[in-house]
Amino acid sequence: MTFDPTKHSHCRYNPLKDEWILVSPQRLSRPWQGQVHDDKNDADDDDENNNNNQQSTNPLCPGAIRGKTNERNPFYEHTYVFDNDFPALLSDISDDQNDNNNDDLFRCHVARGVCKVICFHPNSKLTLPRMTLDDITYVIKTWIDVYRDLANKYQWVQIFENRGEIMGCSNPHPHCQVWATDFLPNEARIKHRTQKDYFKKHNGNVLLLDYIKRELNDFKKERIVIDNEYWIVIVPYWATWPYETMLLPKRHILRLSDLTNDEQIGLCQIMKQLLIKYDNLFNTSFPYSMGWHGAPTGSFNNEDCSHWQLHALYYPPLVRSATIKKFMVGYEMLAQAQRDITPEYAAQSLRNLSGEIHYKDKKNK
Ligand code: H2U
Repeated sequence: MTFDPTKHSHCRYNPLKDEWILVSPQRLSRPWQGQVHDDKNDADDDDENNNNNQQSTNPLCPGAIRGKTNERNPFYEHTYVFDNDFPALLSDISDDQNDNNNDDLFRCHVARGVCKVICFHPNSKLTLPRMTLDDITYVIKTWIDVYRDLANKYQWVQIFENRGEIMGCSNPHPHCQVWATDFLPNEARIKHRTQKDYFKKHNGNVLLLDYIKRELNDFKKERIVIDNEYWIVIVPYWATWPYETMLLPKRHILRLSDLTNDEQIGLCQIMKQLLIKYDNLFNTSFPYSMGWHGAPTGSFNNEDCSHWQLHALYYPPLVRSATIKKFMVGYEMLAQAQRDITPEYAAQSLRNLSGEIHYKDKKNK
């Protein structure tokens, strides 16, 4: 058999994370009766009464009282930021005496940080793809404000959104979280190293900028989902999740706080298009975890971090329909990640879908 990557199993290398992924396209010929989802229970719903009921009881809504603190949210009209009432990190631990950072076997360090919640919109039933571009602009501006504020003090500011129950999202109200830490978490630590190594080896070239260049010039754009003047969305060559995408600025940008106004507008547009495509894929409110990675902050603000390129990652779990998710179990837990559909197939499927008209708006016409 002559090796054909569209038909035969192979391993692809992820240079950002220094790890491999097993791709098994031959498994696509497995018999499968794919389902089409009934979307009546989706988070975004046009029913106003339904929405009002939610508003009164949901702690993330305007005017709601949050259980733990009895604090009342303001009647916010766009976004609203508050300190997470159940934070995973504490900011005021001062005692370093039990710190074991030099012990090779029982190593430990104090973890300081803060956790915030950003509500995207007053309406609990409105998800990002169905918001107006104006609404999404508020979200992006709030991301940047919160990021800028925390970046002065903390080494890493992780903005992330869990969308959908299947991703463990505890509340359907459109929101994301921000966890800022006085240390680099694993993903950041590894990407800091891999991008620095590449930068040194390639005489100051930036890994992700070289990657975009090659995707645009060498590969018939087969993994590119969508792009505009400032941004590009790619299913990475090394993608792990079935419909994983990476969203990057085309210009060399280290951090979210460095985006110009025009780049922010371009980001609104491309995010909305991508998220409409995602929802249109299985006619459902497409679940995912997404987040931003850029150069580290805090004391790194004074270091040269030119090897970094800002990027956002979307990790959606669905594989064949609105209810069939990819489980990272078995071989993935014990050996390495594996996927069936190729990144090229995933990119083509997303590319062919409308990024302008959401399936719910089509139905209403
Ligand atoms: P997730 O659904 O992505 O888990 O985010 C909801 C967050 O909102 C969660 O971290 C916080 C939870 O701790 N929260 C509050 O801070 N106060 C509340 O009254 C409800 C939820």
